[in-house]
Amino acid sequence: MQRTLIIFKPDCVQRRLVGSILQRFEAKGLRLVALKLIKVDRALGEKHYAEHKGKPFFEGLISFITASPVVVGVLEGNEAIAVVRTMLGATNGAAAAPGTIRGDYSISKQNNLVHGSDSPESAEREIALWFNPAELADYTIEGESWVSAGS
Ligand code: IDP
Ligand code: MG
Repeated sequence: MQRTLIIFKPDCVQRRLVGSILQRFEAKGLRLVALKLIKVDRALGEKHYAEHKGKPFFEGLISFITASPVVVGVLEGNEAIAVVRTMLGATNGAAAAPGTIRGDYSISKQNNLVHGSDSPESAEREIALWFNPAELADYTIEGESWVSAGS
């Protein structure tokens, strides 16, 4: 089992798409470990996107992510990191394949609705950045084997 961080970005909250997209992750078989709505301050936004500091789109990205609340969560499941990235599709919504989240709902490079961690190292760093250990719930879902057996 693997954990990954997801962020429903400000455009997703403003467009009232959080529920529809969360439903896709749940239906896939991913399990919620944590979920909260917060207003991101500049320091947190800059830490989260530290790898992009200095790029031409960085300032715009920080303005975007701090403009309105986000819903941030942790999902768990078999190969959760790759599964979420595949479901998100390409970064640029205009180029993302139909059937992916960005392909179905986004036509923008920046406003692409949802973030997903891109590697186990990123997931570990990002989960620790956004959540206290006490916010991550340990529990079992009855009938989990009907979803994950053989994985
Ligand atoms: P990812 O979210 O698919 O991993 P990254 O390249 O890590 O994409 O970029 C992080 C975020 O920065 C993107 O999700 C998007 O919101 C924004 N972004 C990336 N490239 C551009 C760009 O060229 N223009 C504007 N925003 C961008
Ligand atoms: Mg990235």
